[in-house]
Amino acid sequence: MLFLERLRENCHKHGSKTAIEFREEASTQMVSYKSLHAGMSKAAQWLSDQGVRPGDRVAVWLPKSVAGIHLHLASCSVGAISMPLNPAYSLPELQYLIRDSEARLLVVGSSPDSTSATKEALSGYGTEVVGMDPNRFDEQMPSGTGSCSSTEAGADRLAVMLYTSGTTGRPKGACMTHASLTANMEMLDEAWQWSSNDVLLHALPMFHVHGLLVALHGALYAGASCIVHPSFNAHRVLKDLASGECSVFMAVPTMYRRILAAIGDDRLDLRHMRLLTSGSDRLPVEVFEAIERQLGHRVVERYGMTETGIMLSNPIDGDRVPGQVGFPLPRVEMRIADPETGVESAEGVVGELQTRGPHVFSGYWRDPDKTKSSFNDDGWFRTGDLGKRDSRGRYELTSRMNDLIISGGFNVYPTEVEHVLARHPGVYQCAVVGVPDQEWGEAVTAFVVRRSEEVLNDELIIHCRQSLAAYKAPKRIVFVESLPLNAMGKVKKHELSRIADSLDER
Ligand code: MLC
Repeated sequence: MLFLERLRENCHKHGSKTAIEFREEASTQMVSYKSLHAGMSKAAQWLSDQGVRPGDRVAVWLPKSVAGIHLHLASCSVGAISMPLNPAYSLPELQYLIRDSEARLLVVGSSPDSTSATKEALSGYGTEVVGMDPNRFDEQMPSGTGSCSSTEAGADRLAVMLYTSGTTGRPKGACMTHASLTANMEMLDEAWQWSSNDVLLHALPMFHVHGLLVALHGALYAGASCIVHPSFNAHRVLKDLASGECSVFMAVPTMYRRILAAIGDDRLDLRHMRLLTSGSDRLPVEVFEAIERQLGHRVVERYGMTETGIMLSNPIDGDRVPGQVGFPLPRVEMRIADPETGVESAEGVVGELQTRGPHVFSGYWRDPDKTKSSFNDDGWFRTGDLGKRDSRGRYELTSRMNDLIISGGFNVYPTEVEHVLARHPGVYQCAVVGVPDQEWGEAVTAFVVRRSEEVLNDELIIHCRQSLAAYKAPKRIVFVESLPLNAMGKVKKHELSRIADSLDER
C-alpha cells in the first residue's frame, strides 16, 4: 500500500488521535489524524485552484510549520511534486532552484514586503509566487471540505524532489517516486518496529530526507503521534525527552553534542524511550559512549542519503556497535565494490558502498547524464562513500571519494563556496575544505590567496552569506601566500585539511 493510501487509512482509523502536536515556546497547535486529513484535503483543493496539475513542482519556502506539512502532503496527493526548501536559502540560491525546477508554484512565508521582493526576484520565471502566513493557513484555504483525490498518486509518479549539493557546485534535484518513498517506509517500519503507540519527538528540519521522509513520514505511516518543535533547541528537547511522553527521537550528531553539553556532567535517564537514532553524519564513538553514559541509551546509528533514503541500520534487537552503521534494511541490496573496476570487494576490504533496490531514487531532475554516471552498468547506485563489511555483514564507513563537507548534518560541496568566494574582487585564488570540528563535525574552512592585505576575513564571510545559506559560509578563512598544487596544477586539498589547524588566522 502506497504511503499516501496508508496515511489516509490512518486518518480514518485513528480519527481523533493526535497526529501532530506543534509545540512552540508560547503555544501549541494540536492536529488530530482527522484534522490532518481535512487540512490536506483543503490544501489539495487550494493547490488545484492555483492551477497546480499532476507533475507540477510545488516549492514551499516556509518555516517549519503545520501549514508546510499540509502543503507537502497535499502536493503529493494531487500528483504534484513536493519541493520543500530550506528557509535559510539566499535569494540567489532560491532563484537557481526555481529556475532549474521550473516550479509551477512557490509558497513563501513572511511579510508582504518580502513576498514582493521574492516576486520581483523571480519575475519572468513563470512561477506563481504566493505569500502565506503559516499561522493563518486556515484563513487562506478554501471553505468546505476540499478534495484530496487518491487517484493521482500512482506508484511510479514522482512525489518529492529534494535538492542536494552537487560536486559541480550546483545543487541537483533528487527525484523520488511514491513507490520508492513507500519502500523506504516499509523497510524502516519493519526494522525499527514502529507502532501506533509511538510518540516521536521531531526537532529536525523538514526539508530533507531525515526530518521529512524518515521522521515525519515514519511516524505518520505507523499511525503514531509527533511532537514537533519549530526548531532545534537542546534545552527544550531535553525537557520533552525527560517528560516521559516520547518514545522515539531522531537527530544528527551535532544535536546530540548540544544535548550532552546542555546536561553537562549530569545524567538523565531516558531508558523509557524505545528508540534514539542518529544519522546524516557519522556519530563519533566518544559521542555514542557519552550518550550511553549520560542518557542510558545505545543510539541506533544508521546510514542513508537523499538519493536512497535509509539503507543500513544498527539493529533494534542486537548489538548496536559504535562506529558502525549496521546491516542492510530488509530488501536493500548493499555491497562494497572497487570504485574503479566495479568488482565486488572481499570482506574487510575498503571500497565504495553501492546499493540496489526499491528504495533508490529515480534520478536527478532533467539530468540524464548525471543520473547515468551515478549508477554502474548493473544498476548499482554509487554512494561515493567508502567503507567495509565485516564477517557478520556489518558495515562501517571509512571516508569519502569526493570532497563533500558534512557540517552539522548539512551537505556542503566546496566548489559551490569556492565559486562564490572567487567572485570577490579581492580573492586571487581560493580552496575550501572541511576541517574536523567539535561542534559541526566538519567546519567549512576557506584558504584564500588575496590580492591585497586590505581584504578582511569578515568581508569575505559577509560576501559569501549574500549568495549562500549561512551554514555554507566558511566558519574560518585562512589567508595564505599560495595554495599547494600537484603536478596537474590541482589544489592538494588533503594537505590543506592537515595544515588548517597549524596555520594562524591573519
Ligand atoms: C546552522 N548553522 C550552521 C549549521 N546550522 N553552520 C554550519 N553547519 C550547520 N549545520 C549556522 C547558522 O546559520 C548560524 O549562523 C549559526 O550556525 C548558529 O545557528 P544556530 O541557531 O545555533 O543553529 P541551529 O539553527 O541550531 O542549527 C544547528 C542544527 C542544524 C544542528 C540544529 O544545523 C540542523 O538542523 N542540522 C540538521 C541537518 C539535517 O537535518 N540534515 C539531514 C540531511 S538528510 P549565524 O552566524 O548567522 O549565527 C541526509 C540523509 C540522511 O543527510 O541519511 O539523513
